Amino acid sequence: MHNFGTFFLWALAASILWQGSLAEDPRSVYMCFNDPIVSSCLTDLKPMLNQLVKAQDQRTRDAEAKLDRLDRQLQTKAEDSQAKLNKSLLAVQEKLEAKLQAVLKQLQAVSEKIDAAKVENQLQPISDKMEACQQADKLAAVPAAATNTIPSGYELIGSRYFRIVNEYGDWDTAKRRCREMGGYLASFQNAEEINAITPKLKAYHNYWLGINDRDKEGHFVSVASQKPAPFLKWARGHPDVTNHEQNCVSLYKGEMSDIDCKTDAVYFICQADNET
Ligand SMILES: [Ca+2]
Repeated sequence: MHNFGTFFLWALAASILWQGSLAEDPRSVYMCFNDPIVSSCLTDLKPMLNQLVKAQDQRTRDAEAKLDRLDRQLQTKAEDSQAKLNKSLLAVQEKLEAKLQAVLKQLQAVSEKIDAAKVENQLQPISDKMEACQQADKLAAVPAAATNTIPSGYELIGSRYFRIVNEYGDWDTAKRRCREMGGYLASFQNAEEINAITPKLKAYHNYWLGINDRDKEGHFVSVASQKPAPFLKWARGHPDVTNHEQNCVSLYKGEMSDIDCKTDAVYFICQADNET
């Protein structure tokens, strides 16, 4: 409605101006507006024209406000879409990184396996040779007569053959059992032999040795050689030569004690030879 009115009024004004020979002579415009009829018409139309201009301004403002709202909505939607896209991209990136790490881990494991296998293969011949040399050295240190008569069940510990027997018995039982096993209740030549055998013994257990002072107090003899025991390493408080019931020697945590020979919760150690 407003549009139609605006059009009509402007058309009327244009027609009047045109009829006033505006096209033929610019001075006619001034003359036209000085025309009493036209001037009166324009005076009458002025409030209506102002009203129309105001209405048009309001529509413009409304349209601008609407455009602003649409712009904000679009911006909000664009931001939401961007956030969703970023989230999706991040999830994809994390998945890819996890897969990449897994693949790298597998590659690393394979690489280590290959390297370890290669090194092991290269070192194996050297290791075999070294072991053969060590075994030869040990055998060379053992008297030939002894190596020829090693009963079964004995192992080379240090430079001699011993058998560790984890069964309980008193000292005389242990002595008899060693003879049944082809050897003798053991004694040691030096500290190195004790150090070599100690890691093979059960912790917190006593082991009978083939040493006693039954015949003469304080005179400790090897039952294998019937000679004085060549090496004694006493624990604190031993030997107790005042107690005549403590005549048999045991080994506990690498040290020797003289205890009652009838003590029967004691393991024992045999040796293959009777030279010590
Ligand atoms: Ca004694």
